[in-house]
Amino acid sequence: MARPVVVVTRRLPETVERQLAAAFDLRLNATDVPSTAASLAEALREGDGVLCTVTDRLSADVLATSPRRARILANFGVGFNHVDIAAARAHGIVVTNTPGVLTDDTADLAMTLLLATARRAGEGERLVRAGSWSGWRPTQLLGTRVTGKVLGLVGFGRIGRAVAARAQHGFGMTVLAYDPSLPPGAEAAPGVRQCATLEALLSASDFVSLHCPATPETRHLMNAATIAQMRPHAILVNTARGDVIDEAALAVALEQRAIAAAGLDVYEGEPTVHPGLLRLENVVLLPHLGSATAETRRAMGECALANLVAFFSGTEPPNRVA
Ligand code: 8YV
Repeated sequence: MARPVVVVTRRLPETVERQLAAAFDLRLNATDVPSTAASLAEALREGDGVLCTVTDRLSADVLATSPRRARILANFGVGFNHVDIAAARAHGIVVTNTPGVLTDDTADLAMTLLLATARRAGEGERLVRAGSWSGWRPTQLLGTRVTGKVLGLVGFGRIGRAVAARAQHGFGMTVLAYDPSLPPGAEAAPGVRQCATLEALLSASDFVSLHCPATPETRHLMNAATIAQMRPHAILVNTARGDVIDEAALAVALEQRAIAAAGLDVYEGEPTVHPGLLRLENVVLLPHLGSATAETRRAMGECALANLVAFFSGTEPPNRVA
């Protein structure tokens, strides 16, 4: 029997591509050029399945491609806001993701950004590289202490919980959580106080880290009004999705020092970054590195593979989201 055709939209770790090639008739994107609407439509016409990533915008228009051969989109990543899930459901296309395997690395990166912003690591690095460091001074680049401070987590799923554990046990922080999907209660997890409103969390936190999915409800959750609810010395960290922050409003707030700093891994219009952010010193900017370790990218690939294998063998894929 012919093996299912699987189109892979981006280059994956070699070992993952090898495992995929052993299971499927694989069509690889040798050049690793990001997909266009036209190339995604072609992938849906060509493959029985498409292994896609965050750079593929699978809009309602693209998913309406006809004739279409693809019956499954195996997303390489936990977030799937780049896929129009309602349209996928309407067309009977199964969608899977890769939860769990990237939790620790993404939580580590949130802590990286938290520490780098608090301790002004980006500014320090730029100073040294520019050859402008004239030597140690008692008042040079004074940051803010992390240990023992209050961290507010917006979104308390797997990654939010992993950040809480690091903050509590590694840095003695007091952790607050706001997540409307949690059952009401005093504690979101042992020692983690649950806030009933976003404002309650923002106004009590020294650091705020975002860990909610990008949905219509969370779009621009952090905007001029909510950023103004943060404490003036507070720092905002985002490893979730760019859409959760109104970047233009954040740039203004940072420029006016309405909040102290921000650490960002994700952006509204990736790979474009709001120009107002690029010229500020009090923001650390990373290029969407949350899950970027060799171990996790391999695990993500193997998870996507497991979803495809299950689907094509007629069983329920382990990580089905539509
Ligand atoms: C991935 C991510 O690298 O999993 C996610 O949702 O944001 C990243 O860790 C990216 O999605 C790859 O498609």
